[in-house]
Amino acid sequence: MAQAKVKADVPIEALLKEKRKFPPSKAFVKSAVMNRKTIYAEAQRNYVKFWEQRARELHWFKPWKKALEWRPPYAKWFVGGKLNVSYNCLDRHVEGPRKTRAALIWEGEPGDSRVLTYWDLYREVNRFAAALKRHGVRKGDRVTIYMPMVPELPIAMLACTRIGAAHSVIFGGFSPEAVRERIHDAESTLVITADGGYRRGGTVPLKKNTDEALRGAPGVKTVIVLKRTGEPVEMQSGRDIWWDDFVKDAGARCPAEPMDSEDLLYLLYTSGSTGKPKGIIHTTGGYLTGVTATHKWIFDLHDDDVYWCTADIGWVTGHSYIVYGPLANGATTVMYEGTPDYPDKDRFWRIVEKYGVTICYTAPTAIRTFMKWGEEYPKRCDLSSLRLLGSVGEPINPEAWVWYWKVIGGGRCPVVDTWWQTETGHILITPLPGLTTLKPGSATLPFPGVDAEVLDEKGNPAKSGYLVLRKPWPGMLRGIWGDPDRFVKQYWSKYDNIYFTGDGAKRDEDGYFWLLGRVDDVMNVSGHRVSTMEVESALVDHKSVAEAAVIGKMHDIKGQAIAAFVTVKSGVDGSPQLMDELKGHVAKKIGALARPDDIIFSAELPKTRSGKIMRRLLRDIAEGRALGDTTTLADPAVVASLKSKYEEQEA
Ligand code: 7RM
Repeated sequence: MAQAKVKADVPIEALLKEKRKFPPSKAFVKSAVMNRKTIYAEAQRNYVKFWEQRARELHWFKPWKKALEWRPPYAKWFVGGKLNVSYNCLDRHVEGPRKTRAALIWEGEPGDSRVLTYWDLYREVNRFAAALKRHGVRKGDRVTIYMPMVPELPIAMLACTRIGAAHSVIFGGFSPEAVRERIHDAESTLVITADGGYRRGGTVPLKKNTDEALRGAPGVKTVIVLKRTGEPVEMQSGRDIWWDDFVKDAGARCPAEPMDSEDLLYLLYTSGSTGKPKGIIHTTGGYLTGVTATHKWIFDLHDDDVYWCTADIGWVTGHSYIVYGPLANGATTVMYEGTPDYPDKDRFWRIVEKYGVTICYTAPTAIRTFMKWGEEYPKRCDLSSLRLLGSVGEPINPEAWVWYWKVIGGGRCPVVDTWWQTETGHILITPLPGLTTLKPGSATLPFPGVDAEVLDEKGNPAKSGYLVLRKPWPGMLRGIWGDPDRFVKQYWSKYDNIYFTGDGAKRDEDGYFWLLGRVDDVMNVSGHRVSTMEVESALVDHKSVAEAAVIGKMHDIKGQAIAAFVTVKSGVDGSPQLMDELKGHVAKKIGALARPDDIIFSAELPKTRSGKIMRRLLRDIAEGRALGDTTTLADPAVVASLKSKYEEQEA
């Protein structure tokens, strides 16, 4: 990974020439949650004290003894403190005026809808937590959740946190094999799923997938199944139980377990630069402090806001900014089950209008899709309730930023471009909308108390290089589940005691950060992380494939699309049928999100004399550029023939 170079060909020059600036309006500044200019300097003087002040906004059963214990690469925050996440998200709100406020506004894809007040959510979580506890789930156990975007998903998560069990939520789009791998790695004995979920007018067979995943996972003793679609499923007696039966005789109350600040809160699997997904470890006190503070300040959360994050809870964005941040802040959070084009391409804007959404947080890939669909869809709806917009998941190109600002935000709403990772737990580089002058395409500046920097290969601050974090922050990952060596190697080996993000970045004359994308073997497809090696191992797993090299190539909507260069075994014909079969094979092994757009059959792959595949050249080919330096190739003729083959195929 150390060899990876920041992409020099990204149109960053165009970005840096992007001179439009958007200072906050006077009216916005006046009522902003955070409008104190001195906050950055204050936090910088003593970042530990700064985070302590944020942590005091939460409810602690027992105060911490020490705010930070930093033994690189391991940090402990709020050492000795005791708290409970579900208590902070529910109990303290039902004890006050928020009791009957809408906590969750949920919209199902078919058009059904539910509104749960804080009191409703509190009751549901208590009962499910009591049922889990009665069933024998203990503090520290890992519970796997593989569900559609329905209220029972956050209910299950909060119930786990209530009794001190850790959840491992798996995105509903993952394949049975991917689910099996994650269950196995986390050593879960209990899985929560549903018969299915709705998506783009069809259904996703989650229970069927679970059954398939559990073949070869004998450790799982219990499967709780929520009825959502009503389609027939097989229930294995002694193992499977319907959600309603599971909670039927459970107690109405289940006290929130006082957890140590550093107790495990959840695992979330994400792709790294090898084939095996990493179980990112998040703990309790620091994580909740980080998500709560960032959610409140960055989204300028007021009591009358209706906040909608369009992500799936299966990704970290959903964990931190649909569930934990908003609920800890006592906000009203909107959750939508389906896709933006069902039944028509105006669905998101219908939802904004229907619920009077004031804050909308989505991804650049979605914004570019809306741009392509055209203004007619948002124009059908009244979007005047919106007052703040957010973006996350990948770099947002200035054109998409300005479109979002103008067409969706009506030129009134600040756009906050927020940079962070599964590993960071919460947003780290971002505007504060009451303070920051926005520049389209830039995530602007580190959140107060966050020490981000761009370093060159040698570790010196640079205008262009690798994005790093020099000081610990409360929501940082505490490791990779079961693999401490990989944790050190992945994040802490490039520079001494400095966290390496794996992203390239530039700084401009105002010190603003411009993110350039990954510098390792991780692709970012529609804001989802997929590793090149994961896809390669899925390909070589197919009986016809001898070797495969996978790259992310630039794509107008998805940011990156997957292209696979494949060498077939001798006697096998690289036919169009095989191409389709291989795409299907990858989708089956990992999930549809990893299905390659292009498969290019090649007798050989471009390799160095030491046998390393030169992905840089494959990217040049796939993106139609002149080939870069080919002098280290073992056989330069290979790329030339590949290039002409690729061009032929594209034509
Ligand atoms: C929240 C999330 C993390 C990777 C990260 C970046 C990219 C995310 C932005 C961004 C530019 C942004 N977690 N990324 N946000 N790049 N600007 N505002 O996406 O673990 O799934 O992905 O996503 O490369 O390292 S993630």
